[in-house]
Amino acid sequence: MTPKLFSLYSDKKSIVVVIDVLRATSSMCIAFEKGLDKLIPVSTVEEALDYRNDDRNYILAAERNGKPVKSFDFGNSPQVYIDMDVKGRTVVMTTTNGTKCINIAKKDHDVVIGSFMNLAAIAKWLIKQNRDVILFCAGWKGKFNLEDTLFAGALVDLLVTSNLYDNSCDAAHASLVLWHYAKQDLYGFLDQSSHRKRLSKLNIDSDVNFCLQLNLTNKIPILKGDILVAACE
Ligand code: 3SL
Repeated sequence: MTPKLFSLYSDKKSIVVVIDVLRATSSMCIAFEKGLDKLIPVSTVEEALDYRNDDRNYILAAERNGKPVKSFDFGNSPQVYIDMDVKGRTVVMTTTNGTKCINIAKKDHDVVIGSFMNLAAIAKWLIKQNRDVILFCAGWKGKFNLEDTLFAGALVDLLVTSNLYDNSCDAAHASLVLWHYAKQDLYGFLDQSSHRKRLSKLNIDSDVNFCLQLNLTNKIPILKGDILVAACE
Protein backbone atom coordinates (compact mmCIF):
# COMPACT_ATOMS: atom_id res chain seq x y z
CA MET A 1 0.00 0.00 0.00
CA THR A 2 2.98 2.34 0.26
CA PRO A 3 6.62 2.28 -0.83
CA LYS A 4 7.62 2.30 2.84
CA LEU A 5 6.01 -1.12 3.24
CA PHE A 6 7.56 -2.67 0.14
CA SER A 7 10.56 -4.20 1.90
CA LEU A 8 8.18 -6.15 4.16
CA TYR A 9 6.72 -7.94 1.14
CA SER A 10 9.79 -8.21 -1.08
CA ASP A 11 10.67 -11.90 -1.45
CA LYS A 12 13.17 -11.67 -4.34
CA LYS A 13 11.06 -13.92 -6.54
CA SER A 14 7.57 -12.51 -7.12
CA ILE A 15 6.71 -10.39 -10.14
CA VAL A 16 6.14 -6.81 -8.99
CA VAL A 17 3.41 -4.70 -10.58
CA VAL A 18 4.27 -1.02 -10.02
CA ILE A 19 1.11 1.08 -9.79
CA ASP A 20 0.93 4.86 -10.02
CA VAL A 21 -2.34 5.46 -11.82
CA LEU A 22 -2.23 9.26 -11.29
CA ARG A 23 -0.34 9.57 -13.50
CA ALA A 24 3.02 7.92 -14.15
CA THR A 25 1.99 4.37 -14.97
CA SER A 26 -1.01 5.56 -17.01
CA SER A 27 1.32 7.78 -19.04
CA MET A 28 3.62 4.83 -19.64
CA CYS A 29 0.77 2.56 -20.78
CA ILE A 30 -0.67 5.12 -23.19
CA ALA A 31 2.78 5.98 -24.58
CA PHE A 32 3.38 2.32 -25.48
CA GLU A 33 -0.12 2.09 -26.92
CA LYS A 34 0.81 4.98 -29.22
CA GLY A 35 3.88 3.10 -30.45
CA LEU A 36 6.65 4.16 -28.10
CA ASP A 37 9.66 1.86 -28.46
CA LYS A 38 11.34 2.24 -25.07
CA LEU A 39 10.97 4.15 -21.83
CA ILE A 40 13.81 4.66 -19.37
CA PRO A 41 12.42 5.37 -15.87
CA VAL A 42 14.96 7.21 -13.73
CA SER A 43 14.71 8.36 -10.12
CA THR A 44 16.22 11.83 -10.32
CA VAL A 45 16.05 14.91 -12.51
CA GLU A 46 19.84 14.87 -12.78
CA GLU A 47 19.87 11.32 -14.15
CA ALA A 48 17.27 12.31 -16.74
CA LEU A 49 19.25 15.37 -17.79
CA ASP A 50 22.29 13.17 -18.44
CA TYR A 51 20.44 11.85 -21.48
CA ARG A 52 19.94 15.31 -22.97
CA ASN A 53 23.07 15.53 -25.06
CA ASP A 54 22.97 11.98 -26.26
CA ASP A 55 22.62 11.86 -30.05
CA ARG A 56 19.92 9.19 -29.82
CA ASN A 57 17.39 11.99 -29.57
CA TYR A 58 15.55 11.00 -26.42
CA ILE A 59 12.28 12.63 -25.38
CA LEU A 60 12.75 13.92 -21.83
CA ALA A 61 9.77 13.96 -19.45
CA ALA A 62 9.94 15.14 -15.85
CA GLU A 63 7.38 15.88 -13.14
CA ARG A 64 7.80 17.01 -9.56
CA ASN A 65 4.86 17.78 -7.25
CA GLY A 66 2.51 17.43 -10.20
CA LYS A 67 4.24 20.09 -12.29
CA PRO A 68 6.43 19.75 -15.36
CA VAL A 69 10.09 20.39 -14.60
CA LYS A 70 11.61 23.38 -16.38
CA SER A 71 13.77 22.64 -19.43
CA PHE A 72 12.26 19.20 -20.04
CA ASP A 73 10.25 18.42 -23.19
CA PHE A 74 7.14 17.86 -21.08
CA GLY A 75 5.84 16.73 -17.69
CA ASN A 76 3.73 13.72 -16.86
CA SER A 77 0.38 14.23 -18.54
CA PRO A 78 -0.71 11.03 -20.32
CA GLN A 79 -2.67 13.18 -22.76
CA VAL A 80 0.47 14.55 -24.42
CA TYR A 81 1.02 11.14 -26.00
CA ILE A 82 -2.33 11.15 -27.79
CA ASP A 83 -1.28 13.43 -30.61
CA MET A 84 2.45 12.93 -30.41
CA ASP A 85 4.28 10.74 -32.87
CA VAL A 86 6.30 8.52 -30.54
CA LYS A 87 6.68 5.56 -32.87
CA GLY A 88 10.19 4.15 -32.53
CA ARG A 89 11.18 6.79 -29.97
CA THR A 90 12.55 6.50 -26.44
CA VAL A 91 11.26 8.55 -23.50
CA VAL A 92 13.43 9.17 -20.44
CA MET A 93 11.03 9.82 -17.56
CA THR A 94 11.38 10.90 -13.97
CA THR A 95 8.39 11.44 -11.66
CA THR A 96 7.86 12.17 -7.98
CA ASN A 97 6.88 8.64 -7.04
CA GLY A 98 6.32 6.20 -9.90
CA THR A 99 9.74 6.02 -11.48
CA LYS A 100 11.37 5.83 -8.04
CA CYS A 101 9.25 2.81 -7.15
CA ILE A 102 10.24 1.07 -10.38
CA ASN A 103 13.88 1.56 -9.48
CA ILE A 104 13.33 0.25 -5.94
CA ALA A 105 11.47 -2.82 -7.18
CA LYS A 106 13.91 -3.73 -9.96
CA LYS A 107 16.74 -4.44 -7.52
CA ASP A 108 15.32 -7.84 -6.61
CA HIS A 109 12.31 -8.41 -8.85
CA ASP A 110 10.94 -8.64 -12.35
CA VAL A 111 8.84 -5.52 -12.87
CA VAL A 112 5.76 -4.73 -14.95
CA ILE A 113 3.64 -1.61 -15.07
CA GLY A 114 -0.06 -1.49 -14.26
CA SER A 115 -2.78 1.12 -14.65
CA PHE A 116 -6.52 1.09 -15.30
CA MET A 117 -5.60 1.42 -18.98
CA ASN A 118 -4.12 -2.07 -19.16
CA LEU A 119 -6.09 -3.70 -16.33
CA ALA A 120 -7.55 -6.67 -18.22
CA ALA A 121 -4.36 -7.22 -20.22
CA ILE A 122 -2.05 -7.23 -17.22
CA ALA A 123 -4.36 -9.60 -15.34
CA LYS A 124 -4.33 -12.07 -18.25
CA TRP A 125 -0.58 -11.73 -18.64
CA LEU A 126 0.07 -12.33 -14.92
CA ILE A 127 -2.18 -15.39 -14.90
CA LYS A 128 -0.11 -16.86 -17.74
CA GLN A 129 3.16 -16.33 -15.83
CA ASN A 130 2.00 -18.64 -13.03
CA ARG A 131 4.11 -16.84 -10.40
CA ASP A 132 3.42 -14.99 -7.19
CA VAL A 133 2.67 -11.30 -7.59
CA ILE A 134 3.32 -8.25 -5.41
CA LEU A 135 1.25 -5.15 -6.15
CA PHE A 136 3.40 -2.12 -5.35
CA CYS A 137 1.33 1.05 -4.89
CA ALA A 138 3.47 4.15 -5.39
CA GLY A 139 1.31 6.38 -3.19
CA TRP A 140 2.59 9.89 -2.58
CA LYS A 141 6.02 10.50 -1.07
CA GLY A 142 5.92 7.28 0.88
CA LYS A 143 2.31 7.67 1.99
CA PHE A 144 -0.85 5.71 1.17
CA ASN A 145 -3.14 6.95 -1.57
CA LEU A 146 -6.60 5.93 -2.68
CA GLU A 147 -6.21 5.71 -6.45
CA ASP A 148 -3.36 3.20 -6.51
CA THR A 149 -5.11 1.10 -3.88
CA LEU A 150 -8.28 1.08 -6.00
CA PHE A 151 -6.37 -0.22 -8.98
CA ALA A 152 -4.68 -2.85 -6.81
CA GLY A 153 -8.16 -3.96 -5.72
CA ALA A 154 -9.33 -4.20 -9.33
CA LEU A 155 -6.35 -6.38 -10.17
CA VAL A 156 -6.76 -8.55 -7.08
CA ASP A 157 -10.38 -9.07 -8.15
CA LEU A 158 -9.37 -10.38 -11.58
CA LEU A 159 -6.56 -12.55 -10.22
CA VAL A 160 -8.61 -14.12 -7.45
CA THR A 161 -11.63 -14.79 -9.65
CA SER A 162 -9.33 -16.66 -12.06
CA ASN A 163 -9.07 -19.24 -9.25
CA LEU A 164 -5.33 -19.45 -9.83
CA TYR A 165 -4.56 -16.93 -7.12
CA ASP A 166 -5.16 -16.96 -3.44
CA ASN A 167 -5.17 -13.61 -1.66
CA SER A 168 -3.12 -14.15 1.46
CA CYS A 169 -2.69 -10.54 2.55
CA ASP A 170 -4.91 -8.12 4.45
CA ALA A 171 -3.68 -5.16 2.39
CA ALA A 172 -4.80 -6.90 -0.81
CA HIS A 173 -8.11 -7.79 0.81
CA ALA A 174 -8.66 -4.18 1.91
CA SER A 175 -7.91 -2.96 -1.63
CA LEU A 176 -10.47 -5.42 -2.98
CA VAL A 177 -13.14 -4.17 -0.55
CA LEU A 178 -12.37 -0.59 -1.55
CA TRP A 179 -12.58 -1.46 -5.26
CA HIS A 180 -15.98 -3.10 -4.86
CA TYR A 181 -17.19 -0.06 -2.94
CA ALA A 182 -15.94 2.50 -5.46
CA LYS A 183 -15.96 0.84 -8.87
CA GLN A 184 -19.28 2.29 -10.08
CA ASP A 185 -17.94 5.85 -9.80
CA LEU A 186 -14.18 6.01 -9.49
CA TYR A 187 -13.98 9.72 -10.26
CA GLY A 188 -16.63 10.59 -7.66
CA PHE A 189 -15.02 8.33 -5.08
CA LEU A 190 -11.72 10.15 -5.55
CA ASP A 191 -13.37 13.54 -5.07
CA GLN A 192 -11.79 14.02 -1.63
CA SER A 193 -8.51 12.28 -2.45
CA SER A 194 -5.33 14.24 -1.94
CA HIS A 195 -3.93 13.77 -5.42
CA ARG A 196 -7.17 14.61 -7.21
CA LYS A 197 -7.25 17.84 -5.19
CA ARG A 198 -3.56 18.46 -5.97
CA LEU A 199 -4.11 17.98 -9.70
CA SER A 200 -7.30 20.09 -9.58
CA LYS A 201 -5.36 23.00 -8.13
CA LEU A 202 -2.99 22.69 -11.07
CA ASN A 203 -5.99 22.71 -13.46
CA ILE A 204 -5.26 19.23 -14.73
CA ASP A 205 -8.37 17.48 -13.49
CA SER A 206 -8.94 16.20 -17.02
CA ASP A 207 -5.91 13.92 -16.53
CA VAL A 208 -7.73 12.25 -13.63
CA ASN A 209 -10.69 11.34 -15.85
CA PHE A 210 -8.32 10.23 -18.56
CA CYS A 211 -6.37 7.93 -16.22
CA LEU A 212 -9.53 6.28 -14.86
CA GLN A 213 -10.46 4.81 -18.25
CA LEU A 214 -10.37 1.03 -18.24
CA ASN A 215 -8.72 -1.17 -20.82
CA LEU A 216 -7.53 1.28 -23.45
CA THR A 217 -4.54 -0.90 -24.30
CA ASN A 218 -3.31 -4.48 -24.21
CA LYS A 219 0.30 -3.34 -23.85
CA ILE A 220 2.14 -4.29 -20.69
CA PRO A 221 5.27 -2.22 -20.08
CA ILE A 222 7.88 -4.67 -18.80
CA LEU A 223 11.31 -3.86 -17.46
CA LYS A 224 14.25 -5.39 -19.30
CA GLY A 225 17.37 -4.31 -17.47
CA ASP A 226 16.82 -0.60 -16.91
CA ILE A 227 14.46 -0.09 -19.84
CA LEU A 228 10.72 -0.56 -20.18
CA VAL A 229 9.51 -2.16 -23.40
CA ALA A 230 6.03 -3.31 -24.39
CA ALA A 231 4.86 -6.87 -23.96
CA CYS A 232 1.41 -7.88 -25.12
CA GLU A 233 -1.12 -10.01 -23.31
O1 3SL B 1 4.43 10.70 -8.60
C1 3SL B 1 4.35 10.34 -9.75
O2 3SL B 1 5.02 9.45 -10.20
C2 3SL B 1 3.39 11.08 -10.64
O3 3SL B 1 2.56 10.19 -11.26
C3 3SL B 1 2.68 12.18 -9.92
S1 3SL B 1 1.76 13.19 -10.98
O4 3SL B 1 0.44 12.66 -11.15
O5 3SL B 1 2.42 13.32 -12.25
O6 3SL B 1 1.67 14.49 -10.32
